[in-house]
Amino acid sequence: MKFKKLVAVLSSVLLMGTMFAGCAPSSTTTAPAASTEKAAPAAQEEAKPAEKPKNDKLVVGFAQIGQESGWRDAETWSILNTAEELGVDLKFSDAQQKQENQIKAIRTFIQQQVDVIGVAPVVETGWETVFKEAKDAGIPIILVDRRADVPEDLYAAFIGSDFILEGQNAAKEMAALLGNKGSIVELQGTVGASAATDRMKGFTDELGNYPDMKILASQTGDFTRAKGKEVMEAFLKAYPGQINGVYAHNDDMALGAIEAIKDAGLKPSVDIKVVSIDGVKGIFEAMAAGEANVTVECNPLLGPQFFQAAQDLKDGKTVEKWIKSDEGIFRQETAKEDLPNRKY
Ligand code: GZL
Repeated sequence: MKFKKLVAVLSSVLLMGTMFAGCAPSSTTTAPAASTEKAAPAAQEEAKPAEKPKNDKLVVGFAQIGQESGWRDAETWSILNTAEELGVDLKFSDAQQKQENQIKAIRTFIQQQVDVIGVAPVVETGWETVFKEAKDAGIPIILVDRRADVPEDLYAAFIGSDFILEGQNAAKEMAALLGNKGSIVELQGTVGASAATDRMKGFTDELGNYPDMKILASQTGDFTRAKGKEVMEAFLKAYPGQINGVYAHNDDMALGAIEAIKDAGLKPSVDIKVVSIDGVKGIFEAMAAGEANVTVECNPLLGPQFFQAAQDLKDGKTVEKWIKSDEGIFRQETAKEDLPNRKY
């Protein structure tokens, strides 16, 4: 099923913070029903919890952030599509970018006694309590595409990119485009998200190697195209004729910034250089049209790695603590030939 259609199906089925179970063709595994016959109460003894049914089918709960960007839609497609291909019993929740909905979903997965829980933490903090509940229930957690600020024993693995390296690479690309001098504005991702924190850190650290380059202003666009455009409009008003480059933590915000630059009568990628992160199809189209300069790839197609790690955990195997995704850097010069090969 095409990922846009799959995501459309998903969003029409999902209400705010509700669950979407049974992506796999087979019927979904529901939480084991409480036993109906009343066991004779053993004198003064705690009733034993219902035995988890022996089930060789992998049962996974995935607490997704939402649908804020093309990158996120591609990741969701990869999770749903891989689950369907592997016949995994997947219970999927879309949190509409609200941490409380992700926490609710994790608690539901625990009640459903899934084998493994995957979560893309919308922000880094606030997870310790619910992750401990999962650990006490014997259910391993896999962090996907964003980190959580918890002790390492509360999650089995992190599957995702090196965001600091992405930020460093973006700064090097911007320096090359500007001849090592100029003023940049920064569109940050969601405040508190590890992808935003680390992309900002990597970019700022690397910029320290270029004394004639500086960040004029930095503000969150929440990883969305609409907010990226809004913030760039404000930057263009506040710093007329002073902005040589825009660095966006994701391509969706860069595409919004490109709209704002054109509305201001300027040429994106010429008057103002455009460097962003993700590698979604839209930025390749913008580069091919001569409106963006560079995208640093951040691979969202994490479904295969995620379900492999989940199956390994179910089989009692150990998994690497950080399963890194490999990524490239793509520039305007090759965008036309790269575009047909892009999978998301
Ligand atoms: C990165 C991911 C980020 C993307 C954005 O792993 O968490 O979230 O870069 C997305 O496009 O919204």
